[in-house]
Amino acid sequence: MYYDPVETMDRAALESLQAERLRQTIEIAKRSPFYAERLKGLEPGDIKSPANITSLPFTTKDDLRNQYPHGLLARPLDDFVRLHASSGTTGTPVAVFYTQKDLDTWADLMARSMYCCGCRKSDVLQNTSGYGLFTGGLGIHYGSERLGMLTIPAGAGNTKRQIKMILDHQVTVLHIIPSFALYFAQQVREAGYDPKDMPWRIALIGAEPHTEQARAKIEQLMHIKAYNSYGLSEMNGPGVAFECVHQKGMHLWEDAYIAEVINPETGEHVAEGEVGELVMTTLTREGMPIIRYRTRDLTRFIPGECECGRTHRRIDRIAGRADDMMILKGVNIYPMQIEQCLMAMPEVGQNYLIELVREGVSDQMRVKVEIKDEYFVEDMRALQGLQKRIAKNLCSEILVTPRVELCQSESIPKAQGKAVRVVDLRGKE
Ligand code: ADP
Ligand code: K
Ligand code: ZN
Repeated sequence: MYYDPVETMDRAALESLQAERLRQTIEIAKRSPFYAERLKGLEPGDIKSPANITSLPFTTKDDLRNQYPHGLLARPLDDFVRLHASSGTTGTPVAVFYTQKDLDTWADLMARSMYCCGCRKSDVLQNTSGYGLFTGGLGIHYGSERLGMLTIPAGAGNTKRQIKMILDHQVTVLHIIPSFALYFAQQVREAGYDPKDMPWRIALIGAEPHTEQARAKIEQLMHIKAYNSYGLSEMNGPGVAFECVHQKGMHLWEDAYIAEVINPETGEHVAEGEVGELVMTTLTREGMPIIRYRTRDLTRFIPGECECGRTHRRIDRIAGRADDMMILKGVNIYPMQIEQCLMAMPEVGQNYLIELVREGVSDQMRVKVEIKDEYFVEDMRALQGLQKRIAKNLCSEILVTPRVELCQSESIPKAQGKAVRVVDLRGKE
């Protein structure tokens, strides 16, 4: 049933394990130049329970940038064997260093995560992530091998070759980012295959925000079960939180991390079950521990217990990044609100793009939407009707009326890697 007995550890025992590991983490962290300074005067013994973590200072992405490259290393450089860097979706990259032991713990967490949603050693996994600095390549790869799956490091792109390998080697598990999954589903059909006849059964999707509607679309188009996977380079990479077969939020591995949800303005914990910024602390990292890291990812703890019996709390799908928020005519808007609306409409195809433009003195939002071929008809009236309906649905969600542009399928350029959902053209047109 479970990969590791720790997954069902009772809460009291889990919390005392967390306290113990937090004390160790503080002790180790203080050997790094950054935390030697930041944690001055703080003794590990001051920590009696994981709740005491609020007495520690936050660490921000800017701290990591300012300390680049070695300021957070708690050991001599000699002891490290791997480096990854965040893909830099927003700003300058940050480097993360791993000792061999850190890589082992990460592989175990990853294997546990994949087991949790039904992967077994008899499965064959194809990893369609890029294998560069991005942790979705090697991170998933080593975890998959650790679980004992036959692992195909296909890498990104080249959909024809991906399809051939899936068929030749009877791939049952795909690691694929959601925006690519939507595109890939289309490619498979265009290559003349019915997704129903493909050998796959599980898709591990994550690395970028996506809605429940997008998941439903992936599952239906690919004829697959898609499980949400969350992680970030600063916390190793993927394998931080993962959905179990019940698909009701992601179990966050609390023996390896302490997670908090805070109000980003005040830094205080939000009420149980409320949305806020996720703050993460590593508990098992010996090379580069990070304490109270402000992820800028917005989520909430899902109250209650999961049917699967795991005791580690679940987080909800990431609603977006704090930096993703757009302000238009005084209204706060997140790209995922737009995706949710679009993906719920049967006429809408696989891709969309939000453009912010300046018209005269006011800012406008332009939403380009790919329409499925069967709805992309020559009847102007039908198209205009559809355009109006999309604009109206969006307006009732985001409270401003965007200009909607209908596009033919596959006409919006697809990003290499993580999807770019918003382009700010203000002052650039
Ligand atoms: P970058 O910040 O450059 O994208 P990473 O590759 O480390 O660097 O990506 C981590 C980030 O990706 C997370 O902080 C989060 O914003 C996003 N992310 C990862 N997994 C998910 C997921 N399952 N759902 C939504 N967003 C995710
Ligand atoms: K195997
Ligand atoms: Zn569960």
